[in-house]
Amino acid sequence: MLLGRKHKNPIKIADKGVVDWKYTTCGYCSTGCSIEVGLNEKGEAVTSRGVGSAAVNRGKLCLKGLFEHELFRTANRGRVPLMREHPHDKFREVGWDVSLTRVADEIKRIQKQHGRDAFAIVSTGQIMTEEFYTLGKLARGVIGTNNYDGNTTLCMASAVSGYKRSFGSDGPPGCYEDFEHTECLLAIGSNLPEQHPIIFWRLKQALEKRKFPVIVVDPRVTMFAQMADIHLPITPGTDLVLLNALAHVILDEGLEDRNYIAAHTQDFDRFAELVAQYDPVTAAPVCGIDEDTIRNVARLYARAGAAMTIWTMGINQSTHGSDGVVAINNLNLITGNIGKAGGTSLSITGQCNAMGTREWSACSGLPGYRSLENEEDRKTVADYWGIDAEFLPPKRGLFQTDIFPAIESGQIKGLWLVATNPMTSMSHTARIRKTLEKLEFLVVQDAYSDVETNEYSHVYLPAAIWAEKEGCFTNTERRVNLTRNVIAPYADSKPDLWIFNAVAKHFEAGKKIRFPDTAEGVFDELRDLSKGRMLDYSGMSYAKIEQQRGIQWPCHEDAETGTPRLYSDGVFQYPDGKARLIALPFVDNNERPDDAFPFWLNSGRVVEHFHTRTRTGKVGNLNKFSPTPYMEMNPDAAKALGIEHGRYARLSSRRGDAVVLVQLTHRVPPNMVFIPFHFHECANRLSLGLLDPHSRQPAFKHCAVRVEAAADQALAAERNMNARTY
Ligand SMILES: Nc1nc2c(c(=O)[nH]1)N[C@H]1C(S)=C(S)[C@@H](COP(=O)(O)OP(=O)(O)OC[C@H]3O[C@@H](n4cnc5c(=O)[nH]c(N)nc54)[C@H](O)[C@@H]3O)O[C@H]1N2
Ligand SMILES: Nc1nc2c(c(=O)[nH]1)N[C@H]1C(S)=C(S)[C@@H](COP(=O)(O)OP(=O)(O)OC[C@H]3O[C@@H](n4cnc5c(=O)[nH]c(N)nc54)[C@H](O)[C@@H]3O)O[C@H]1N2
Ligand code: SF4
Ligand SMILES: [Mo]
Repeated sequence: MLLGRKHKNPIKIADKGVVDWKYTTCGYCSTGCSIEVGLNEKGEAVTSRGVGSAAVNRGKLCLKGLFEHELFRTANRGRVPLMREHPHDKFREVGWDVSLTRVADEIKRIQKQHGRDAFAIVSTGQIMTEEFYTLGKLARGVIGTNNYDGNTTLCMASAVSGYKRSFGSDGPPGCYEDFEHTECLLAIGSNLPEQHPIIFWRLKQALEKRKFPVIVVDPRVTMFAQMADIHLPITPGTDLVLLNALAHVILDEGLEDRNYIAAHTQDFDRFAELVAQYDPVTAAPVCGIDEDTIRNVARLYARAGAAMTIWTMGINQSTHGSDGVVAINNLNLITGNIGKAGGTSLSITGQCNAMGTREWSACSGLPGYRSLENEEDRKTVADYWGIDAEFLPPKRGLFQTDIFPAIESGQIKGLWLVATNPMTSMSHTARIRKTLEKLEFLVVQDAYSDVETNEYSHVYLPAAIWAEKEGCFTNTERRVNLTRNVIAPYADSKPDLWIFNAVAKHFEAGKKIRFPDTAEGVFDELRDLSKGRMLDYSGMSYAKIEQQRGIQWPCHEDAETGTPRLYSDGVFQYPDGKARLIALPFVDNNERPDDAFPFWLNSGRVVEHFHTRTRTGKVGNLNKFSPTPYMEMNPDAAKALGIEHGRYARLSSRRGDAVVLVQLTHRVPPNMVFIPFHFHECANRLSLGLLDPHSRQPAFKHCAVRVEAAADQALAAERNMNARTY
């Protein structure tokens, strides 16, 4: 007889001896989950749990969040500042004063000898908003380099650029709650269940209450594609053709929202003329989706009372990434799906605070969505900081992806990397290695001393991580959330805010300008500078943010709470208040598979790892699920080449080669392989990364490779181990 559940031993949750729970926000992806970290009697972080009252995650966490407390004591955390004359030498442990004096002296020397812009700064999407703002003040107001950008150029730049072109400003208009109202969801180049598991869970919840069609566009049969009603396995790099064809069908069949177009958009005629050329018959062989499916999807979308599109890197990381975003906005403008419940263009953001850097870091402009090109904006910020407006450049400098070539060509001599690891995350890493070797001075500011980029540095500054600090992150739906300080920084590592403030004090100008010591003090400046603007923070305070578990901007001075959607009034950020419909011709300029390199190389992520694995590679319960560089390959393609499951294969491109373990799966088509980019010495040794002309974002997901069985499996295993690092 089978025993019923009640006769089995009840599940016992181990008592971790928690005496205190501390509220904070997850520091991995941009979903913005509220977390409580449990501390034991000794003040050690022993467990994490989701916060039930949080609007975003309602008590849930994904795998990464569940083990986040383990981060504080992971291997190879930076303990003390390190310094050496030359990267060939061994590091010496030094104090903060010695290391920061060297950093400031080198910045001054390089700027004096080669000009202000010869020293570049590249930051991240993974520090607090208050830290971004402070770094921006330091970079623009004190050091005065215009070659200052962030790794968000690898990530969200196309979304930013596309929003600006369509709506006159950056700022995702929608929110997660839109799933509860939509009648049709189009998801392009996003693997939501693995990369944003809690947003996916919100979608599943909405679907359980009310069924609506889910259409997933991805060349792979991802987990998301498997649950979709319709999966469009698009030819890589051709989303623009599909989107133009959808618009073609909508206009051809009179399914557009004429009133909305007339009242809220400009340039319809030119747009209509262009999409007239993209009929489904012509588009089908280019994008690989048959004409009937294109028509069916266009009708489903346009006839839905409210329809929304979400997208992530399958769109952004493309040579037409910015155009892809604009094309999504075009689709939503012609169907009247912006700013309404369930009708939106919602880019799913990547890093925990990629939004915060867009809003406040002054990388691409000035704080508070202000622009360097606008004289009044320069004056406002200069007056607020107490500097001369002439000190600010009238035009933005180099994007991150142009900074490395400028090092190569000798224009840039010094570099400060803050919380980013380009030796693993940039395309064509052999070239990045050479550029880093060419620098007269490299300073790496990272939470881990074993970050690959540190091999080339002169100074290493150990940063405190995540909830060892305090400050805000803005999530995908514009929700400003508070990361409360949970425990003290590890060893002698310091919060990034402290480091930026200390560097400022080494400059004459930095001594004069106000640099508040606390994150909350910095937040007051954000509030001042945001008052009355699109991203108004003035109604927020730390206490209110914590109490409401995050507040969506704009939150005006007297408002009780935030605003779920932008543009609900149909007024856009262009001076005439109208959005732009933009004609987007498709240019096919990718490196495509050919006889010599017959496979598409696609790259992306897996659920248990985050980026370059400096963090998740050291958390046992994450790393054990995916410990080794591997590729997904189609069994039919493998058979023809004599490549077997569980064995090693060598991939080569025109840039380099890599050794991976083979996972045979029908998830990828026969002409494609997919590699998670998390592993050092792997995907980005091969990738090309052609740049989008508007956003300068690399097409990480589109290049060509050759695959062969590794002749010597033992040697291949050894090389594969080396690529693991941890
Ligand atoms: N577990 C985990 N979660 C993360 C991260 C992580 O490292 N690990 N990183 C965070 C960050 S910074 C980001 S940016 C996001 C990224 O989140 P996603 O963009 O969802 O993840 P990716 O795996 O990079 O790419 C998504 C899909 O794009 C598809 N794709 C490739 N080429 C094309 C194409 O031409 N057209 C279309 N339509 N699709 C294409 C790929 O097959 C892949 O399935 O995830 C965030 N969340
Ligand atoms: N082939 C391929 N390449 C890709 C992608 C792809 O899909 N395919 N995706 C691209 C995308 S979308 C992104 S976002 C990039 C990510 O690329 P990176 O930003 O280079 O990757 P991370 O590993 O997140 O690097 C962040 C670093 O910051 C450190 N860190 C974490 N917290 C803190 C902190 O609080 N302070 C400081 N100072 N340091 C901290 C971490 O230890 C880590 O070394 O990769 C890009 N590269
Ligand atoms: S979904 Fe993102 S924010 Fe939420 S717990 Fe997972 S990694 Fe953290
Ligand atoms: Mo990203």
